[in-house]
Parts: sequence; C-alpha cells; structure tokens
Amino acid sequence: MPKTAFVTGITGQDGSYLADLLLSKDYHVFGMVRRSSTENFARIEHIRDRITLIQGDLLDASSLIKALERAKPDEIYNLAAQSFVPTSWDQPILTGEFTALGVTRLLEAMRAVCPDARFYQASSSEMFGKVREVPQTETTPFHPRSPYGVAKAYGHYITLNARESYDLFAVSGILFNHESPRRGLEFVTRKITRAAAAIKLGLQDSLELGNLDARRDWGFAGDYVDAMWRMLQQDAPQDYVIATGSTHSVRTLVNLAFASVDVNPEAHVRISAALIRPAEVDLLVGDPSRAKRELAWSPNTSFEQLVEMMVRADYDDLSGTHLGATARQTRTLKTIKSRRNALSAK
Ligand code: NAP
Ligand code: F7E
Repeated sequence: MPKTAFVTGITGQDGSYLADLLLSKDYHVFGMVRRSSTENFARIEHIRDRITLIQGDLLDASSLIKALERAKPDEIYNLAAQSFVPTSWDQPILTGEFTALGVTRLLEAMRAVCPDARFYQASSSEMFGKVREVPQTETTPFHPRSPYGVAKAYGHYITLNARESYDLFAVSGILFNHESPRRGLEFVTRKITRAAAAIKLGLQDSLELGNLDARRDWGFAGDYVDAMWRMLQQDAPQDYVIATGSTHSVRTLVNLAFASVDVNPEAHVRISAALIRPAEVDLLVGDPSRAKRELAWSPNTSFEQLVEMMVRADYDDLSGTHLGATARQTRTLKTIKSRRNALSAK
C-alpha cells in the first residue's frame, strides 16, 4: 500500500526536491502552503497535478491540526522555516516563531492527531556556529551565531525531547549547506552563479559580496533529500549529520563560477561592508560517517559539478534557452532600456 507523506515548506528548494523523490517512490504527497495574494509555486509547477496542497501556517496551531487530520500521514517532513540567516537579525522574533516554536506546534499537532507517524526536523549546521571541533559530528556542541542558528537549536532539542518524552519517532537531520538551480536568489551560491551568467551575457556589470573568506561544506540538494527519506526508514530514531566532508571558501566558489563562463571575477566583484554579518560562521565542514555507515548514504555530486550545474542552469535561463519568469523580466527591461537609449539618441 502506498505511503502518505506530509511536507511543510514544499514550495521551497528542499520541499520541491523531496516531493520529486517521494513521488518517484509512489508516495501520496500532501504539501502545506501558506495563503498568499499571489501564488509562489514555481518550484512545484511540474508536479502540481500529482500532489495535494493544503493551506496551513507554522504560526497557526489549529491549521496544523486540521492539515494532519486531512492528510493522515505516515511520514511528516518539517522543512518550513524562515531560512535566510541575515533576515534573522532583522526579524529575530518572527524567526523564532517560525523556525523554533513552529516545530513545537507541529510536534504537538502530530501527538494529538497521528502519534504513530514518523517526524523529520530540518536541523542545520548553523547550530555549530563558532565551531568547537573540526569536522563537526552529531556530538559536537552547538554555539549558534545568529538568531536563525539559535532558533534551529531550539527546534533540534524540542524534537529530541519529543522522542525522549513521548516515545515519538522524531529525528533531526543536521544538514550542511546544500544548493541547486532551485536555490533562492539571495543565498551566496545562487547569487554568484546567477551573476556569473548575467555578466557573461552582458545583463549585469558587477556583483557585490560580503565575506569571501567564509568556508562552507556545500552539497547538492537533490542528494540531501534522499538522506531525509532514509532517516525515516530506519528501525530506530536517530539524528544524523549530512555533509560532503569537504569545505571551500566563498572566494573559491566565485573563482570557479566565473571561470566556467570565462569571465575574470576581479573586474566585476566588489566587497560591500553592508553584506558583512554581525557575527559570522567562519568554517563549517561536516563528518557524515554515521550517515554513510547506518543509512548507506553518500553524496553523488562534487562541489565542482554543483557549481557547473548551477551556472549552466542560470545561463540557460537568462539566455532564454529555457525562458523563465526572471529571464523574461530581464529581457523586457533590457528591451525597454535599449528603446529608451535609442529614443534619447534621436
Ligand atoms: P527555503 O527554500 O527558504 O524554503 C522555506 C520554505 O518554508 C518555503 O516553502 C516557505 O514558504 C516555507 N515557510 C516559511 N515560513 C513558513 C510558515 N510560517 N508556515 C509555513 N511555511 C513556511 O528553504 P530550503 O533551503 O528549502 O530549506 C528547507 C529547510 O531546511 C529549512 O527549514 C531550512 O532552514 C533548513 N536547512 C536548509 C539548509 C540549506 O542549505 N538549504 C541547510 C540546513 C537546514 P513560502 O514559499 O510561502 O515562503
Ligand atoms: O551564506 C557569505 C556569508 O547565505 C554563506 C541557509 O540555507 O545554510 C544557509 O545559511 C556564506 C556566509 O548561507 C555573501 O557571510 C559572502 O558566510 O549562502 P548563505 P548560510 O548563511 O551558510 C545553512 C546550513 C542553513 O541552514 C541556512 O538556512 O557566504 N557571504 N557574501 C554571503 N552570503 C550571502 N547570502 N550573500 C552575500 O553577498
């Protein structure tokens, strides 16, 4: 009999890849979406007719109860969050409401409606923050450096507490940075790959960045959602670090992305003090040994392949090979600008 999954954050990067994976395994997929005046379903457009969307919000406990009553899930994946670190300094209370207390609301709803379901919490390497050891493992102490990291640490411990207090099958995946062509445009990988493609195409002149020395363990989101699924298929609930085990600086990322389109970054990249964070996470690198051993999981995509994949996708999108909404907007703006220039030259 096919299983049923309930995914919060289905409109986000990971939610869309996870939905693809679950559909390929014949799951019945319910996705929770927030009410909005305009639809925000670009990442799930290709599977809209194969999934069931239910309105709900992590801020509204009653909506979570109703959604779970309707979906009756075997598995719950809590991927929804305010996930952009800089926004967490500007909106620390809202970040706490979504990213921290939202987890408790969903766990309480599960306890009331479907206590036998299995629960996945999207924990983050940002919890390690000012790292206490290198590489980071499941037992490395947390020292978060942003309101986002602090909120994720709460979500992590409340999930562990639900497991220990109520015997729920509730686990956390401590995922290191993972990226893709579906990554939000404000995250550093996508900002860089999109800019490299746009500069190559003559659509953009320069790129402003913050700290080029920060180091991250970057993997491919498509590989990481498979680890989430594997965690919920285990006999016993357990938390896992999901990472590649390699770390690179933002500077290396810039050089690789620009080299792939044969553009010299020094002519285009500027440092903006406004993009330096109040407190930085300098170095992240995870040790995925437990996941390799117990989940038989390992990443399939190298850092170099990831950057190449993202630059190519952005180049195709912007050049119109696969005309997306952003590309159409950019083209329209370009046409307006060139018409205006032509008029003023007359
Ligand atoms: P994302 O692209 O920013 O997606 C976040 C999702 O959460 C969106 O679908 C968003 O809906 C939804 N959401 C936000 N607030 C909500 C609320 N109050 N109620 C219901 N839905 C809400 O994030 P992602 O990269 O896919 O990451 C997925 C999860 O993994 C997040 O929890 C993130 O913090 C965590 N994580 C990510 C990484 C990474 O490197 N990507 C690493 C570790 C952990 P809208 O579309 O309506 O905004
Ligand atoms: O920054 C530096 C920045 O915003 C990476 C989220 O998915 O992963 C993500 O959080 C690094 C930082 O990701 C710019 O200072 C330099 O050191 O791409 P990011 P993040 O903060 O690591 C974790 C695991 C999550 O859980 C989060 O949800 O890049 N950096 N210049 C910049 N970063 C951005 N965004 N923009 C810049 O211009």
